[in-house]
Amino acid sequence: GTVVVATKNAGKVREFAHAFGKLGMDVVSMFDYPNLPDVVEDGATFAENSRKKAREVAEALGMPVLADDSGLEVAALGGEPGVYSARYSGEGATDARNNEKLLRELARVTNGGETAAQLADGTKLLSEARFVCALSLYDPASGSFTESEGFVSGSIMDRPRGDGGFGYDPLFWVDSEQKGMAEMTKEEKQAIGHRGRALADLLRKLED
Ligand code: ITT
Repeated sequence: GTVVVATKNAGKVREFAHAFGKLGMDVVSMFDYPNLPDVVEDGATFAENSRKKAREVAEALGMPVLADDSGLEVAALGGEPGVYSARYSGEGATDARNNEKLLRELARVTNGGETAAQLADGTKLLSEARFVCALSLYDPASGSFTESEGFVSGSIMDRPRGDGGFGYDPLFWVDSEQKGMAEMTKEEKQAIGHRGRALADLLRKLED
């Protein structure tokens, strides 16, 4: 079968294609429907934005659609950037600019990381943080949602590590694995990451 994912984020598409590929399913995304209007993400929570994306796209296409709203919550920044993770650096935001902005903001509040824990190579761990992923599947025929959430805890590094993943992965140290998120394979990230955990939970709910 085919799963429609309401995303224009290429990193998310790669991860869903990998996960659903193992189940023998194909993924199509908003790159395959370039004429659909953008969904305005004005919700206060990841779950709200996820529901909004799933429902609007599902109603436009007349078929079930999966949506992912996700982001990074940084303790030393009071939970920012949160639902603003994609637009953290403002107009024309890119992953690179968002990561620069994150280090700039953390430098302001952590005093250069003077008291921060360090990895063996001198990399400083500036703050505790977590990734959040809220998934929603909306079926327009029944008007019903299936929803799940996944989390992974870690720390923000003062310099990037690894070249996998996307978004804030290069600055995210996964405490439980003693590895950077961008140092993991797709398989490893799916096993311990926010998106993989949310997806496993969603699939369990759909089996019931
Ligand atoms: P869609 O709404 O089209 O899906 P988006 O990039 O705007 O794409 P979000 O609003 O959910 O998606 O923003 C999520 C941001 O959080 C994303 O741009 C990344 O910077 C970050 N993010 C989410 N998941 C991540 C992951 O697995 N690794 C690193 N950063 C992630």
